[in-house]
Amino acid sequence: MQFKLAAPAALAVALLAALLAPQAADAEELCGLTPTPKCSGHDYSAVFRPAERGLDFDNLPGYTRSAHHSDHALIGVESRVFAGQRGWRSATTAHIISPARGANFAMYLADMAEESSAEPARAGVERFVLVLQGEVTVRHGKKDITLGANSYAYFPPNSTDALSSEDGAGLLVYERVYAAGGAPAFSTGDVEESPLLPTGPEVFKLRKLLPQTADYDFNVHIMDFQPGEYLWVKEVHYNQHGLLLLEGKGIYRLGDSWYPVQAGDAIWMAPYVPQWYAALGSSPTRYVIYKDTTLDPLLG
Ligand code: UGY
Ligand code: MN
Repeated sequence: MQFKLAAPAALAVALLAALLAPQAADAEELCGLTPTPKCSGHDYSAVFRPAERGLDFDNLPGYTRSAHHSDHALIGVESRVFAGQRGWRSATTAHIISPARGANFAMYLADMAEESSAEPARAGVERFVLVLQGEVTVRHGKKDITLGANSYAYFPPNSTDALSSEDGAGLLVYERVYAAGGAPAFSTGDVEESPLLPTGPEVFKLRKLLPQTADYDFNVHIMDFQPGEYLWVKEVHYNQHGLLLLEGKGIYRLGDSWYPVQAGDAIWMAPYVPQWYAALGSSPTRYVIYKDTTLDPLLG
């Protein structure tokens, strides 16, 4: 059956159609996969991207591997916070591990800008500095000693040696209240010139940057693993650790947690936390690790 519209009704329909027409045109311009002059298009390629591109964790909102437990902490590279610090001029520090979380030492990164400097550590505090980038000058007595990347310096408690950087530098610093009662001495060196030490059943390469005598209440080890190498001993010991992954990636086991880790990540290990590492990926791992080696466990 056909209807014939009366003239006013036909007019109303025509008006309605005219009103709706622009919306229909807009609807056609809703962005699809194909770009149009008005629309850049969507991109769904991430869904079927090649598996070898792997996961894209680059600044995923709110995501962090960082974790904080009573016997260990992982401070992912994404979680550092730099701020001004007493004694550091034109520099900021990120205190990654400190007595504030139960450690017997402080471990921090210092980001020194041009024309920056650092006063000596507080009285009674010893300091170890590893240069990660740039150059610093140590004022040792009347001598200026320049340290480039991969070199280190140890300042015994009550040292009056200051640090400065003309063009900027990035440092890893360990500090602790000296507790050994001996006579530790100022020293500097280059990581690569420090001799490789025997490691028993372990396959990693080991260097210890401080003398292994009772004058020192901690040591700083450099450990190198080829991809696929791992700790043979599933370590549990009374010593504390402050670790910074300098190169490579792998899996760190801490207690009952297994963490994917990469260069820049830092780890705090409390006494007796079960610890184990496997180097993975296609390039070697190097990490630097604080260990309160010769400290008498009875004295804490
Ligand atoms: O010396 C150490 O305790 C060292 N091997 N620990 C570690 O790498 N987690
Ligand atoms: Mn250990």
